[in-house]
Amino acid sequence: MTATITLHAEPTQVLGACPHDCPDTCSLVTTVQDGVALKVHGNPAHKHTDGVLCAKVSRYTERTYHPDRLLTPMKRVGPKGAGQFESVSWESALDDIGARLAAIAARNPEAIVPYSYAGTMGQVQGESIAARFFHKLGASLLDRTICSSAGGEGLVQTLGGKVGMKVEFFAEARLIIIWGSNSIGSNLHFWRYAQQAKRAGARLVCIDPRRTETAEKCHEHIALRPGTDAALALALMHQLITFDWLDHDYIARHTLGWDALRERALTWTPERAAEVCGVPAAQIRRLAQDYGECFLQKQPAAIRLNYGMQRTHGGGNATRAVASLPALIGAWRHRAGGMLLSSSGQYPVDRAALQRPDLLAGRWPRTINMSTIGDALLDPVAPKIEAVIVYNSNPVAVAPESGKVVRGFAREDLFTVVLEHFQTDTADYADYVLPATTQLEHWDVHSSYGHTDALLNQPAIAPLGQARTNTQIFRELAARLGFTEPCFQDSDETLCRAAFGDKVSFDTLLQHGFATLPIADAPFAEGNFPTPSGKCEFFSARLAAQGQDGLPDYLPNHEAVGTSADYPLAMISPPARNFLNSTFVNVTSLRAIEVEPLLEINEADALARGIATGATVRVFNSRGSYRCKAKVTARARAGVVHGMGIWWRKLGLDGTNVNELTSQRLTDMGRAPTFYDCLVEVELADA
Ligand SMILES: Nc1nc2c(c(=O)[nH]1)N[C@H]1C(S)=C(S)[C@@H](COP(=O)(O)OP(=O)(O)OC[C@H]3O[C@@H](n4cnc5c(=O)[nH]c(N)nc54)[C@H](O)[C@@H]3O)O[C@H]1N2
Ligand SMILES: Nc1nc2c(c(=O)[nH]1)N[C@H]1C(S)=C(S)[C@@H](COP(=O)(O)OP(=O)(O)OC[C@H]3O[C@@H](n4cnc5c(=O)[nH]c(N)nc54)[C@H](O)[C@@H]3O)O[C@H]1N2
Ligand SMILES: [Mo]
Repeated sequence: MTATITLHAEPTQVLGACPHDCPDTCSLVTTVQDGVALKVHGNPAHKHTDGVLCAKVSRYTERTYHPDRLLTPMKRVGPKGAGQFESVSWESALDDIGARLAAIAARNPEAIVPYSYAGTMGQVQGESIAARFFHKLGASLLDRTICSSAGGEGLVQTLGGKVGMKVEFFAEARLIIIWGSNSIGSNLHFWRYAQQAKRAGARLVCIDPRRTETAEKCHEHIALRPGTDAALALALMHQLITFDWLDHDYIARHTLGWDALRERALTWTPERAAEVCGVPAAQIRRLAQDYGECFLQKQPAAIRLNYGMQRTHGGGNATRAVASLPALIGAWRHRAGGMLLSSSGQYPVDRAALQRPDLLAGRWPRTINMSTIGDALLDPVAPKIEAVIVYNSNPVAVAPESGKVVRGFAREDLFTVVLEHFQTDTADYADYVLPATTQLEHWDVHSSYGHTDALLNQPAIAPLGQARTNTQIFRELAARLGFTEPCFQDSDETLCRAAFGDKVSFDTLLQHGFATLPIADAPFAEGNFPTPSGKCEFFSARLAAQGQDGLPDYLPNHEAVGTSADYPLAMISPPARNFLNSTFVNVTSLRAIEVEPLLEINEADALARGIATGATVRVFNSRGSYRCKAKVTARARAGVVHGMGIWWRKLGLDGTNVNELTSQRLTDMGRAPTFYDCLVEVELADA
């Protein structure tokens, strides 16, 4: 007998970066053998990742080698939305798409709209060759507002940009306020620093309508009504003023508009805010006291704000109110004091080099707001949208008021191309679906919004099937449209090098996978905010010039509780922990943990409606109706239900998801969606 011996190459390890829309931006190590990625794990050499990945990304190979991966270009053969496709060659797909786009562009290029968001956060597979392509074409511009622009604008108008504390110093804080964020679910690596602080004696307070896993593990949970954060922040100021827990020196030297803010805050007694927020006044007093105590004891107080609290009408104002707090007690003097919403403004990304706005050649095309894509697609206003190119996004699942989004994408006269890994809800409406590479198969470079390291992603394996990178697909479309500028030939590696120019050492990135930005430990200890005045602007002259209130204020929700007899419950739709927006919903082992689309409801609200855990319920309002399973739980406060996100419509109970109910109304600033500003009613449904 002869034995067969299989020779395997030695496994190698490739450094990468997690591409997902998450503040943690982990450094990855992929183990590869014989061209196959065996395992993805967290890089132990990267301080923030610390060798640990979340449940989702630790299963990255399951997603990459998923049997449903799209591996060839597909052309629609059935009706729109039916998901009937046949595979075609790249040549024929690109020729046809190129010809269709050229014909539309010859009439009016603004009838063509790109639609992309953060399926990958990579600078290269995001907006590089794609942006160049649409700029050269003269297509409509896309206002990328769907996630963070209300809070982002609030920050810009107060602190001057997406700047703040360094995340690692939360470990040294004495008081941590986690405000509108479920850190354990969506910012795990921050939570590890918060845990260190807790072990060293820090007090943790969570401000969130939902009793999240994070809220449970904090010392205090303030379960306010959605959209009432500004009232709470103003009442905290009221108490700081009343007890003179104020850093007068810091306020005098480094802030703008104190007298006016002081006057406004003094109208917000804890009782008034308690009424608005639906929480005990004593809880507000206690939090103010904790914050004031840090001032008196010269101890650092840190606020981890995240994007959950800005998805309501007054989200921008609420962010401004919260971002004003650290200056009142001079918290910025400490490296472990101040606040962090997003760190992304600190990166020296050379967007002009990547995206080449000069290719617009003096044209200024109209801008389409991605948050109101439903209305935009149905809008009769000229020029009517004739083509949409979707990449890195799943709008049919994630955009608000999906009834309209679906009707828009179902238009027979709309030409839709979707670049994807999977046959998503959006891909079902495409005329062409083009198979894209995943992070294990391409180059990219990353900034983060939760820490301050730059990361490089090197390909670990060859593209699966016929998958191509987003960049390559747009290079080829550029060629079809006759764009001859040399910038359309830049390789992905060249683009990676261009992203930070000489501001970040590419050799360091190649060698270690990450490079730490040189940022001061306590950047605002001496003021120096990147605002026009260099101060923390309580009063924003720029907002006032736009006709807005120059001071932060509480703006009630568009759909405030008590304003509708038909829809008495406020619904928020935060992420399910094992999904990332609509990504991973089709990964079997992760969906098995989430089981079914869920509505969390408080016992009193459930009893009043005869609803028990496990019942199928219908959640509805004037925009639509959505069926899911009820879970009666103390995670929900009375009057607020949680439609956990964001399921693929076709994997739900009735082919819809929670965005069937959300509205296209926008926030006070930043033109952002108001996902968590949504009134509904719930009733038992037939199973
Ligand atoms: N596992 C997982 N992680 C994720 C995501 C995901 O889908 N899944 N999404 C990623 C993305 S795209 C983003 S933008 C970030 C977002 O990061 P975060 O903003 O930290 O997101 P969430 O964890 O959803 O936290 C939002 C929290 O806000 C609460 N909330 C809702 N309305 C209000 C309100 O009016 N006031 C206050 N104070 N709280 C409110 C919700 O109950 C929820 O617990 O997370 C990223 N990380
Ligand atoms: N009701 C409700 N709705 C929400 C939210 C909520 O909290 N509640 N959250 C909102 C927020 S914060 C956000 S950020 C948006 C997120 O909205 P999106 O950015 O659209 O996020 P995903 O749903 O994760 O879809 C990303 C898609 O990109 C694809 N993709 C990933 N990498 C690549 C790539 O390299 N190439 C190509 N071509 N495709 C790729 C993935 O397969 C996935 O289908 O959703 C918003 N919608
Ligand atoms: Mo987001």
